[in-house]
Amino acid sequence: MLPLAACAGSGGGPGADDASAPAECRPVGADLAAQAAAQVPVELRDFSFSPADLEARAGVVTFTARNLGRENHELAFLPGGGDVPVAKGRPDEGALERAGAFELEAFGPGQACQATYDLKPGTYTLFCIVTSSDGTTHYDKGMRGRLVVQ
Ligand SMILES: [Cu+2]
Repeated sequence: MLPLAACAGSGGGPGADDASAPAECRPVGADLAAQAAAQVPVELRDFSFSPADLEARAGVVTFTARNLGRENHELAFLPGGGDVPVAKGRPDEGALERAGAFELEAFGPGQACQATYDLKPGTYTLFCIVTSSDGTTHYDKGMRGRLVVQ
């Protein structure tokens, strides 16, 4: 499981969540990409996914995410759908991990990044919990969506 805490940084420590420091694309599942039966484009904006509702068939799917915003953005998935769990007003990383959440880590404006997963049928919440300089997560600013896998 990828640590969600690393979503906005490249090595942790102070400033790891600083959305003003551009992060580099770190592709996911490149070894699976050749098996992908579908390509799903998605745009990451300040602060939304476009489209916000995605569909895919079960199996190996490659998402190509483009960051068209001015902040770092991630593409994270919560199996089962529903809201991102919160503890003490912050996204609950432990609960996300227990729920099997997975992600394409945050990357900077102007970049495109690919993530390939072998998806099971179900509904997934799409979310980005990068924190803006005002202390609000992108999720709370409306950066959320839904993926239905059939
Ligand atoms: Cu974001």
